[in-house]
Amino acid sequence: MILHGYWRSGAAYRVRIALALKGLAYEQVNHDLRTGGQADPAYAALNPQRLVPALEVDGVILTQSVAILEWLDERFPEPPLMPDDANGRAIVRGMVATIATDVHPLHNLRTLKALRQDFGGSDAQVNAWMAHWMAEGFAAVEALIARHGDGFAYGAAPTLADCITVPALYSAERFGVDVTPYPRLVAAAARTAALAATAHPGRQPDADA
Ligand SMILES: N[C@@H](CCC(=O)N[C@@H](CS)C(=O)NCC(=O)O)C(=O)O
Repeated sequence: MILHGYWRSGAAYRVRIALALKGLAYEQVNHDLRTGGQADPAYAALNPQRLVPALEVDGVILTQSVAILEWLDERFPEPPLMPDDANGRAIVRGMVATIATDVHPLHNLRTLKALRQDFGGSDAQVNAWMAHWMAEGFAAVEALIARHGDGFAYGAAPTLADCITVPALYSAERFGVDVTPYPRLVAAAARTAALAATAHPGRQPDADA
């Protein structure tokens, strides 16, 4: 498997966490988002959306981190990253969507670039924008963890929800967003991050020194 990513990409970090939790070996090809590597024609030919990550498997290109996470869990079922009942799976998918669908696109690189360049947003405005949407999503996930968590976001073992929340908190820390109102989220993510320590952005081959 070849993971196309970038060390600081939250979406690529999600996939690295699942790969680490499942103990799977893979190669990395990294695309520096700071210099527009995601729009390089060779990569754009693989992923027409020009976003990382993408996973190359036996000549097939998988895109969209959540689709890749689901594929990994189907293809490599141990340890499972989804509950074994339909209700549990729907709850986990709900947590995943809260962050991956409703928060992350609002602070993706291209969104922030548009806010700054097309709408004249200042750094302070852009930071307030990010903090606002992160806080909305984190508060909702905190409430869901209070309902369903038992050490991890859902139950007593990591699920796809934890693969999503760890990078979300990494982004929050990077952008100086206060996460103290979400102690359950922070604790569950810390447990998962410790289990998947090799996935951390700072440990990737393309990470800044
Ligand atoms: N929904 C996509 C989001 C992917 C995404 O937004 N990737 C970011 C890095 S975290 C990216 O490539 N940004 C480049 C850009 O905005 O131009 C997924 O989950 O894979």
